[in-house]
Amino acid sequence: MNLGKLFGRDTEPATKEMREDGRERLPAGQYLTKKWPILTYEATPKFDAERYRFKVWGAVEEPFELTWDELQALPRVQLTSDFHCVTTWSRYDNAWEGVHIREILQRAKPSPAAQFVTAHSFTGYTTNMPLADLDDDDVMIAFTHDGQPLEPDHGGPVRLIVPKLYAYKSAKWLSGLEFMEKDRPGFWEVRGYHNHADPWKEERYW
Ligand SMILES: Nc1nc2c(c(=O)[nH]1)N[C@H]1C(S)=C(S)[C@@H](COP(=O)(O)O)O[C@H]1N2
Ligand SMILES: [Mo]
Repeated sequence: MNLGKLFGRDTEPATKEMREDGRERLPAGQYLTKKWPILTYEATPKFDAERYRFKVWGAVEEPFELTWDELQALPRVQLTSDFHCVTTWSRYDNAWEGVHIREILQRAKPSPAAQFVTAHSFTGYTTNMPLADLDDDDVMIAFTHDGQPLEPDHGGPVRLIVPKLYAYKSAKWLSGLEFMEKDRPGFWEVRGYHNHADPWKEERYW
């Protein structure tokens, strides 16, 4: 049925694609781009595989540290997800390959009191989120994008991917996860970006 004609409008609303969970695929206030913009506050860092460590600490029963080779050796998954930047662009169907977040959570065993997580970049960038948002089927640590090694400007060689929150939660150049009992706002979160960042609630600024 053509609702535009039915109600005498000259323009029809674009057909809305829906997700399995009943939400619209494109969150309100977002536009689609096929390009992949680069959004970074700091300078793109040099990566040193010898010195790199992936650290997990805080409110966990088994804190641990992995070398680059050890992180690379963890089991891998491939997941495809949409990417939503708070500055209003979205990019669909990003194919990521890397380590599923549950590989990390199983090893770390967050303590019962752990409620929040800070993702750390080796540049010093941080971003916080509820553990419940990190511990999800679509969250991963990515090394490749659309079949190519992740470019340095896009967080290569390693970044976090949390598709259901605005992309400032997807820390580039990921170097660790800190589990916390209390929340602690990260880099953008103390500069006015929303602490939670759900695109379907337009949680952009606070
Ligand atoms: N370390 C770090 N991670 C970051 C950022 C940043 O400035 N530094 N920007 C965030 C923001 S606001 C977005 S939209 C995405 C952008 O990722 P892209 O540059 O690969 O598109 O990375 C997020 N992760
Ligand atoms: Mo962003």
